Amino acid sequence: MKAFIFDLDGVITDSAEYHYLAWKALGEELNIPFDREFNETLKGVSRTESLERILRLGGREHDFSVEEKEQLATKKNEHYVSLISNITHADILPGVEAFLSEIRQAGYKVGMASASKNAYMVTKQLGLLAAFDHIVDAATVAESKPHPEVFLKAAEALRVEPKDCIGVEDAVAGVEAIHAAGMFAVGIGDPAVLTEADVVFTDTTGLTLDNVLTRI
Ligand code: B16
Ligand code: MG
Repeated sequence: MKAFIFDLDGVITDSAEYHYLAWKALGEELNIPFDREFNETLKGVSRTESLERILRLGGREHDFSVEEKEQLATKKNEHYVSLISNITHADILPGVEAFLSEIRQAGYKVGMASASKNAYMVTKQLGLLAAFDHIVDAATVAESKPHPEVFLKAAEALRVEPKDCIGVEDAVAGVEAIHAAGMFAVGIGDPAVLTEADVVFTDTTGLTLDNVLTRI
């Protein structure tokens, strides 16, 4: 193995919670309430596709024009950006910074494959830009996870073969994307949800090089 490629939301920081709150508020405005279980199906999925899924849930997928859908997505994003504006170094999930240092010292390349167009901004606010050799700009990615594109782009930028990469994800769609890219999948979260991952740690404190390498 030569590289680690990380998802951002739910793996490096808990911005997944802020995505949930912002989508939930929009959903309630549209009379489409949803719970955390449905929210699992939005994790790792692009902004546009997330909105489509919410509208489908409420049977409202034909109620809005393309322009209106763009406005709804923008509204959610403005809410999300306001929620994350206070994110600091203290919001890095436990064990993540130590793990990033450990793998850097051990000579692994380190990439980020986030579906978020806010990934660079969030990473900068966390003070972690220097920990990554490459962050894929989600704006340049055409296909949403579970499509492997974002992970393949990260591997290419790191000049590492996909089979030599370990992907780390908290989302079902993300784990699928890692496997579709031909990489080893580390899941962070509930093993009953992330059933397809090659190894699952219930939270980020399980991330140590030893813990990962002994399971490959
Ligand atoms: P944005 P990840 C994903 O980030 C989130 O999990 C997902 O909930 C969100 O809709 C998507 O980014 C797009 O984010 O609206 O900021 O462009 O988990 O792939 O790091
Ligand atoms: Mg995620």
